[in-house]
Amino acid sequence: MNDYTGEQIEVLKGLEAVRKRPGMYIGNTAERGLHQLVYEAVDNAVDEALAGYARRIAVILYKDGSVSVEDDGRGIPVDMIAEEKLPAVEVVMTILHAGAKFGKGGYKVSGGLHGVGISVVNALSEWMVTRVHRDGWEYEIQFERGQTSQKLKKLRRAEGAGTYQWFKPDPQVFETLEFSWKILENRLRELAFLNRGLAITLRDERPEEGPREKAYMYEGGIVSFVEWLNENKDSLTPVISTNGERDDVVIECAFQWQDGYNEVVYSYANNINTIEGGMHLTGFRTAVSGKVNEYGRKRGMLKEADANLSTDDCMEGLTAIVSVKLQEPQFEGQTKTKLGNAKIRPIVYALVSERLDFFMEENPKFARAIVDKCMQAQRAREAAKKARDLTRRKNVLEGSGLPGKLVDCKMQDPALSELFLVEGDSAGGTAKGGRDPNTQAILPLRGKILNVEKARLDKMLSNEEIRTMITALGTGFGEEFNADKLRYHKIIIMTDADVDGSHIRTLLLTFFYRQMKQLVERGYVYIAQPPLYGVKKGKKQWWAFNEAELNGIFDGADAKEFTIQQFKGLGEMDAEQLADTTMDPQSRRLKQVTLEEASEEAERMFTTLMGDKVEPRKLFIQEHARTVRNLDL
Ligand code: 0RA
Repeated sequence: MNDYTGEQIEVLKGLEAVRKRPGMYIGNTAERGLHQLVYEAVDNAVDEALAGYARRIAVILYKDGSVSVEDDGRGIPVDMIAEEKLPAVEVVMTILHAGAKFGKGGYKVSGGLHGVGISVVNALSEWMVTRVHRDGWEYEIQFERGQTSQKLKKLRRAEGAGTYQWFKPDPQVFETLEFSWKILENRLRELAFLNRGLAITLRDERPEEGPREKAYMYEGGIVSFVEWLNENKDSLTPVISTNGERDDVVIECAFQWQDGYNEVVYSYANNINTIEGGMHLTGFRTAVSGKVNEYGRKRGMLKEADANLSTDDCMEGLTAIVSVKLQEPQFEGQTKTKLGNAKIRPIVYALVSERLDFFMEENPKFARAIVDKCMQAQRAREAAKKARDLTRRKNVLEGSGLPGKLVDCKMQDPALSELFLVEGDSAGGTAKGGRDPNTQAILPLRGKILNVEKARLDKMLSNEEIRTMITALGTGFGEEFNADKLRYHKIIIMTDADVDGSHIRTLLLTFFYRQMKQLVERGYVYIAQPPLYGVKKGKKQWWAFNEAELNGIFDGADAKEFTIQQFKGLGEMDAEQLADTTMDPQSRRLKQVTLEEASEEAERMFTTLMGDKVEPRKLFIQEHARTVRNLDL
């Protein structure tokens, strides 16, 4: 212990804190936390790009589970810091919060939701190697679980400048160690859109068939982002964009109306997706609705007796990106993704108002189309309200208020209650026989529900199946939707394992994604996994959920000795079998529906699969037909 200096003890204490409670620093130690490590390293590189030094970022996934993030910025400084008696790079890598202290003044704005600093990544890595190119040299320093294992040394003479961070997440810390291409791609693509001209590459060296690499660089920035989101939609206007800087706040907005009914608005503060919105989003929405109403009045499209168009009416079919970069963002709300800085609102408001005003004056044809669309949205909303009131009155007349088709459970506590959405009355009957009546409710759905991707609120509410479902869920709908009123915290979609079943499942997912997205975000939506095969030999019974499991059951024995039953429909199982394989919490498998890591991807996927345009759907099917399994032909 005598060899330890005060600084080294501080380092050890800091690392210990991170390794003891990783969740405090990176959220969790599951898939999400694992990817947070990469984000942290990438955010550092993006900061260097925002400061005007780095132009390229390369992320590489290696076969051994390690990952590297390289940038061509100035390189982390390597000179001695007198106070710590350590090279700057070692301080940044080993001392908690040193990055922030160090970077302050250096960077105008800084990204990173947790902004925990690269030392946290180091502490949670089995090993980490940092290489810096600076002053004509390549330097290297190495760490093990956050502690310096090889002091900074000059490797060789080298041109240029930049930083290379290479680390292997620690198996002692993380429950999962497998990086997801999809998750990383989604975030890196988003960063490339949000930082115009920044070139980001993602390379995966893990696949047996050879490395896979993709590059993301958008000269159009967030205008390209909107174009990408609307790629498979018919647009009503061109992309309208504006940017400005005031009081050291950089603001960029791009938006475009399309002929669909969904609002697709993403807001960001310092490259962080502000899922809960905040001041920038409020400024944007108020400006859009203000200008659309003003134009409608001025041109006499809205008559004196007409009510103002609501903000939601003006947002129907709008795809928008609102991105602000500021020095001291205040993140509020449940998930710390709501921008609280009040001064941002009037700045965004003024910028967007001015731009939209100019656009509408210059383009009367587009302006009229916008107002027209918003007025249609208003009419649909009023019709929906009438339909809702009517349903409510009818429910009151009928007594319980719950639909007759619903076989409810006894339990009143939503946290312990499950609702099975089942395809068809016959499967509904089987499910009723196999359920636990205390906690499991059954709602049989007759045939195909309406494709809500192509329908407005009023039309949805005139659809019997949808009305029944809304009533059973208890959440209300549209403007009245309240996720806290949900009567079941597990909504389980249980359809046949055939093409019709897949279609119904997709229609239901479209409904939840488009109309009750919060339920998906909160993790309340699940997909039941019925087995594909039942296998018997004598008195023994097995279930197989895929081909591999089926072969596993044979275990080398002759398959002819077994009786194999292939299940296409839920109706082919009896109540006991269905309970055993698909419903009983002890033995079933459920897939939880999630989207937080890939929300833009999900947005585009629903448009492709369920939207008006046929061509993108055809392309998608052609591209993926090869990989389809278990198609019943
Ligand atoms: C502070 C000062 C300087 C560079 C950096 C931080 C820096 C940090 C990271 C992290 C990843 N990549 C990075 N690139 C740069 C440089 C100060 C100077 O050269 O004057």
